Amino acid sequence: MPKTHTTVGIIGGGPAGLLLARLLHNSGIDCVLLESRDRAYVEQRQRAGILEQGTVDALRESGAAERLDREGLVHDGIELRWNRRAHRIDFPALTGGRRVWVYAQTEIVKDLIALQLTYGAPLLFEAAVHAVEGADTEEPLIRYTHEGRDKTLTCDYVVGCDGFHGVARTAIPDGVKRTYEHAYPYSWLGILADVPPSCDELIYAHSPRGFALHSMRSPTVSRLYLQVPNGTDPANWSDERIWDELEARFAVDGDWKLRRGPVTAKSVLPMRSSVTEPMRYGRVFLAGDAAHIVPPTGAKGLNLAAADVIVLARAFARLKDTGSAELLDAYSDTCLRRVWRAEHFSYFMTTALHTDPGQSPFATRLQLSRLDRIAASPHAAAELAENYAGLPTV
Ligand code: RFL
Ligand code: PHB
Repeated sequence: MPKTHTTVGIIGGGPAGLLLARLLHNSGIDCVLLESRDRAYVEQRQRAGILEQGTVDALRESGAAERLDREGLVHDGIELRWNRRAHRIDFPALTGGRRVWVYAQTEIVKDLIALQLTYGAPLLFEAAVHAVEGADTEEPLIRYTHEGRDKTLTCDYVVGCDGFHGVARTAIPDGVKRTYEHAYPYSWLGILADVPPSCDELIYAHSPRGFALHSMRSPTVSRLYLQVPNGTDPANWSDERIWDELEARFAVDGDWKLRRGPVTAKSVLPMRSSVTEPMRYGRVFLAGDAAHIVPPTGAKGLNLAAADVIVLARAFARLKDTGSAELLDAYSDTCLRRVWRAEHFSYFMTTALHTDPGQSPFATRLQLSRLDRIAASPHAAAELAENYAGLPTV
């Protein structure tokens, strides 16, 4: 018989909801997590690949990094390419020792689900929330459907970790909520390929044919992305066409070669920026993609989601230990400072490296000048490195 009351009701079992449940469990705070999809779907959804130092530190502290420490790939930099030239950004040298990890979101989600089901609070799959009521009362209520039945869960607090298309945001009245948005005039075609990566570190390429990114999932699996027009149907992109286009966009002087292999997944994703303020109304909090979206060029989405719930879990622990709601009251402002920094960085990385449809030659020369500046000045490079490798959590 599922619980009908909990201290913290969490909506959404993506990285934000799962990490929050883990952190609350470690602080002895009761919670229930409701996820609309089934376990296999959540564990296989292809998304992020890059973890900042702060995200890795939090996963370690929460006891969820055993496999990450074994299988994660530590990266000390990225490569930028433009005008057939390559320039490496050295993170530890430019940031006082910070680095990033390549470890897929799918794997973090699997690790956190396994821990939650073994040790943690209730985690219900196929539990679709359709309403959050009473945000401004002492006991907000979640309405959801599970095993064909309508159910309710009363909570001391509700946290919406239900992503960009979730319902929790609707608990903030329209007169209070403000959403800031930007849509980009291009999308990404992403592939997974059974071939060892052609590079040791990620490559972000500006080219006259559009942006390309070479990432990876493991020493034997590559993840690559191409800028494509909005509305692109992946079915119109044969494997050969994708590899030809990637090769053209990564072209560089010297003897670098792109390895080709069987493509195992192909999808198109739109690029957007969005922030909803405030991230808290009464006893309902928003965390992760439920509150903000960034285009993936800066690799910030998952890391922002983790940073939100780290701040929130600390605030709930403070409330439990001392009775002080000071950190909870500061939650939205604390997170939004970091969110807007990441929004700006993601916008910068996106607009510096992509080509707008019909972009003027003048705009292209400005982009190239910006990239030349990063190569010429350690200060300009450090600005990129600090943002990419991640600012401290709070
Ligand atoms: P998620 O992962 O979207 O999880 C939300 C969960 O809520 C569930 N849900 C509901 N459950 C119950 N009732 C409802 N009514 C519900 N509505 C929704 C959903 O089923 C889902 O399980 O949000 P969360 O947890 O905030 O995590 C955010 C990250 O997933 C996202 O920001 C990143 O994936 C973004 N991102 C990247 N971030 C990085 O930090 N580094 C990267 O390298 C990176 N690469 C990427 C990315 C996102 C991508 N896509 C597909 C948008 C690469 C890609 C291709
Ligand atoms: C990925 O590996 O999926 C990835 C890496 C870096 C990005 C975006 C996506 O900026």
